[in-house]
Amino acid sequence: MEYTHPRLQAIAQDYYQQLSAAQNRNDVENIRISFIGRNGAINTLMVELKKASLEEKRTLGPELNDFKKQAQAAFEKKVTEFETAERTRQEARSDFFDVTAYRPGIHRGSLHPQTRLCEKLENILTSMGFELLDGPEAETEEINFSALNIPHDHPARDMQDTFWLTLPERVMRTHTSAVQVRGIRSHGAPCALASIGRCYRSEATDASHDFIFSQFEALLIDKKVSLSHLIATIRAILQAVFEKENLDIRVRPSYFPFVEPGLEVDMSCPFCTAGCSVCKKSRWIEMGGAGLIHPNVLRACNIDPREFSGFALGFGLTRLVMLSYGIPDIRLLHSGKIEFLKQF
Ligand code: FA5
Repeated sequence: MEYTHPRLQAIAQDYYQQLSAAQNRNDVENIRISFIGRNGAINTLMVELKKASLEEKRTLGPELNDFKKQAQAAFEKKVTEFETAERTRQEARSDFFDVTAYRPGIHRGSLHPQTRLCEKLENILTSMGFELLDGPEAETEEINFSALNIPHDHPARDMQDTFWLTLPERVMRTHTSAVQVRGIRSHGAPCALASIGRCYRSEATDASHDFIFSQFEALLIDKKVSLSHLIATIRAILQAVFEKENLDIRVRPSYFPFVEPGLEVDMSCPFCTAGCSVCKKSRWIEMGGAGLIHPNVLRACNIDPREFSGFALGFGLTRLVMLSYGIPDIRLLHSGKIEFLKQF
């Protein structure tokens, strides 16, 4: 609006010029204060107006009011403009995702060493003609003990400290030999079966013993199966696991109620020829038990021991993993420690 009063005209011109040149919300506020604020140019002019003539008051009064109204509206419009621009900037910032700004290091996942060995062993056992079986980890007392020729009250039950379940007559299986029973009962004779799985024993833990560990078991039932078959099979399995043809085994008499004769099997140390820390300078490493299946077990699985014989072997898989990967403490295997797992 054109104002008739030259000073008001100059103030108005100056105000709109400054307002349009304002850079931010603060500038706008300062301009408002200096023009239409309490001590601003317009109020100063109003004070002076008191001394003006009646004629002057009549024209300038409405013009001043009009300017104040227009100036306030222009101020608010400018503030809204800045606020909208700021909001748009913020929204744009939050929508924007700079894919180049942060590049986390890439850590590839890898198979757990036990899984790797398990897969290798599965291939070895199946390529030798064994059929792989699974069995429940919460096993019946009958299968884990009685059918394996370990009757109630027999002191052999104390050879393996057992986790007894509150379920009737159920235990956490103490060895994969339990799968032997299930396998022989379901397949009959002849059969060549193997099983890999977790076992549980209520034992104090140390670097080579845990309360959860894995074993693998293999058995063959046929006519005229002998100790020679057993020993040759064990040697072939271990040679394939460690990929060493000159690996040898030795057997010592031992007692397991489900085999007769029972053997303790040692493997020549795959890491040395003259004794090292792994074999504790003995050049032999204990692997597990084996033997010819006891006639009572065959009978408990409905097989006539006069017609068939068989061998069984049961080794610590966890022990093989430790040896294969140079793991010094069994408890690391399911510690879940990322620093440990990242090594494989
Ligand atoms: C048995 O469990 C027999 N069932 C093996 C067997 C099968 C004998 C078939 C005859 C015929 P033993 O309790 O010794 O046997 O266990 C075999 C292997 O499992 C041991 O040599 C060891 O390598 C592993 N093992 C046993 N207890 C633990 C444990 N607490 N922690 C880690 N490994 C274990």
